[in-house]
Amino acid sequence: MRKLAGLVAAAALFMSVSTVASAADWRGWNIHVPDYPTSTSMDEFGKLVAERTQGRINPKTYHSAQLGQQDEAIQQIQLGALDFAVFNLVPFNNIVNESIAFTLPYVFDSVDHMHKVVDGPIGQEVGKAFEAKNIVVLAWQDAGARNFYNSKHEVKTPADLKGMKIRIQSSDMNVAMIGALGANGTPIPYGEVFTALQQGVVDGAENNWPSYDEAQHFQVAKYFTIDEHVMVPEIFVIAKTVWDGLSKEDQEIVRQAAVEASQLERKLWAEREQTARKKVEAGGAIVVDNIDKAPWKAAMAPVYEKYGADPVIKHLMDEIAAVH
Ligand code: BDP
Repeated sequence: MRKLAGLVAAAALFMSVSTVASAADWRGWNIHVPDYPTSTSMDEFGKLVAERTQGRINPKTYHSAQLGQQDEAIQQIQLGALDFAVFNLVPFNNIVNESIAFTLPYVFDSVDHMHKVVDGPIGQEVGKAFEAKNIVVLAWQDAGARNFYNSKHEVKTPADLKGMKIRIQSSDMNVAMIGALGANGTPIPYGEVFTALQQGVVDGAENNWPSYDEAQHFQVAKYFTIDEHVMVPEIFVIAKTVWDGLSKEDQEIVRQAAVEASQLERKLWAEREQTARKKVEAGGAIVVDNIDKAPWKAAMAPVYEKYGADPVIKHLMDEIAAVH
C-alpha cells in the first residue's frame, strides 16, 4: 500500500513537473558552435530564466544552425514557431528598413561608439522598429568589425577587389556596398560559404575574426585584409507572440536575463577576437594590416548617397554621427 502511494505521488509529481515544463519550453535558434560567445550567452540566458521563474519557463538553445539557416529562422521567429534567437543585423536590411543604418560601411568609429549608440535612445528606436515585424529586441551583442578575405591575392585597395565574386548575407545594401567597390556580391547562407569558397563559386567573403576561424574559411581563403568596412551589432530577440503572452513580471525577468547574458557575450567576444586571430594566423592566413582606409571610405560614396536619400535612414545616420 505504501509502495502504491509512493508510486502515485511520484506519478503526480512527474505529471505536474512535465506539464509545467512543456507549457513553457522555449526553443532558441543559434547559428554558432556551442563554445562561441553568442552560444555561451544564450545558454546563460536559459539558465537565468529557468532559475528566476522557478522552472516555469525553460529556454533551450539549439546551436550550430540545427534549426536552419538565418533567413529561415527569422521567418520562424516572426511566426512564433521559434521562441528566441540571436541574429546578425544584416539579414534584416530587406525586412526592417531602420536596421540598415547600423550596417552601413564605416558608420561607427569604434566599438565604444557602437556601444553608445546601440545602448542609448537610437538603439531603442531601431529596436522598436522590429516590433512591426513581430520581433522584440531585448539586448544588443557584439560581432566585431567585418573584413574582406579571398582565395586569390592580397588586397590593399578597393582596386585589388575589382571583379571578384564576394559572398554576402542577403541584403540589397550589401549588394550595393560590394558593387561600389567594383566587385560582385553573391548572397549565400553562412553554412554553405566554406564549400562555395573551396569550389571557386565565389572568390571571397567578409566576416569577423571569430567567424573566419569558426567556419574554417581561412583554410580556403587565406588573404585577409583588416579593412573593417562594417561593425555590425547582433540582436537578442524573442518572438512577439511569446512576449505578449508573458506577465509584466516575467517580461522583466526575461529582458533582464537577456541583458545580463549579452554583457557576458561582449566580454567573451573581446577575448575571442584575440584568440581567433592567433589561431588563423597560425593556420596560414596572410593578414594585410595597416592599410589606408581613405580610398575604401571614398568608394562608399554611392552607398551613402543611395541610403541617405531615405529620410528614415538619413535621420539615423545623423543621430549616430552626433554621438560621441
Ligand atoms: C557571423 C554572424 C552570423 C552570420 C554570419 C554570416 O555572427 O550571424 O550569419 O556572420 O556571415 O559573423 O552569415
